[in-house]
Amino acid sequence: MRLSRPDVTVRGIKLELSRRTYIMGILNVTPDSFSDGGRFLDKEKAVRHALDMISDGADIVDIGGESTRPGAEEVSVDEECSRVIPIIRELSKKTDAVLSVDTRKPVVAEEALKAGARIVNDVSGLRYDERMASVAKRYGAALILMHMKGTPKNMQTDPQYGDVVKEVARDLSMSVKIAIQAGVSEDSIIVDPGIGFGKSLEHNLEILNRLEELAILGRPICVGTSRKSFIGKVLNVPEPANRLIGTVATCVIAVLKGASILRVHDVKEIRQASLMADAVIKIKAN
Ligand code: HH2
Repeated sequence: MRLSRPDVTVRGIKLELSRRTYIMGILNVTPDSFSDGGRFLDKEKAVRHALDMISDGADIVDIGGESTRPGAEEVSVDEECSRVIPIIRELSKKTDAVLSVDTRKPVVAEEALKAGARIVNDVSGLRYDERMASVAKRYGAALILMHMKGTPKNMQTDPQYGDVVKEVARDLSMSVKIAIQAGVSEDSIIVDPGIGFGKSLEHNLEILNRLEELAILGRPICVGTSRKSFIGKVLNVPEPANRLIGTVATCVIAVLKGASILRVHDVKEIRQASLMADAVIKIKAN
């Protein structure tokens, strides 16, 4: 049985998450992302990589211009816009795939939506700037609300929880409430537990182990485990690019426990893994 996975409406398009797991390919246009920093600062290279991910099976491309790795410095609005907007504009001419902007800043989100993005992926879950919700509402965009404890600068300094899953669910339900109060339609909201954002190794493993408890929020769940350091710690693999097998394992676990969207670097491999997981939970994959 497939756990309930609500569909999502994004600027007039329906993401049929009830039918199969969607793959969100990661495009970091940053000098300092933990895995692919510096690789796609060149516009041509970035656009080509996005198109390659789409032909490998990405349903969504998530474009980010600010690294949120632990300890990362903030980037100005102008700098972030200059990294991501030309790429979103170019991609929206070249593909029908859904484009998402990974940002905490309403100005960057608005420019991205004007350039053709359909999803705003806010890793702060509206805690950085609540005005993000009204931007998403104005453009009818989908909104990914991710859980983060603290800020990228301090989040990995000894994070503490009572019951990590209950606290993540409580905080995300608050973010959802704020979005709805700002007028965002409930069926445009996606939640994400924020693997690696203010969480220890044990917290990340416990969230994956109990992911199905987030179904209480009634919204589709996006999960981003791709190449993250908790995989490196369990497998003793220091180099992020060598964490594919651990990433596949965690993505399959996430699908079996209710995830609807997987945010990943290795699209082709994770697409195959998620199609297998989808087949096992008896949905018609396409
Ligand atoms: N993880 C990262 C960034 N954005 N968004 C969502 N919704 N969920 C995640 O788990 C998530 C995210 C961090 O990974 P990455 O973009 O690869 O690295 P960096 O922050 O260093 O650019």
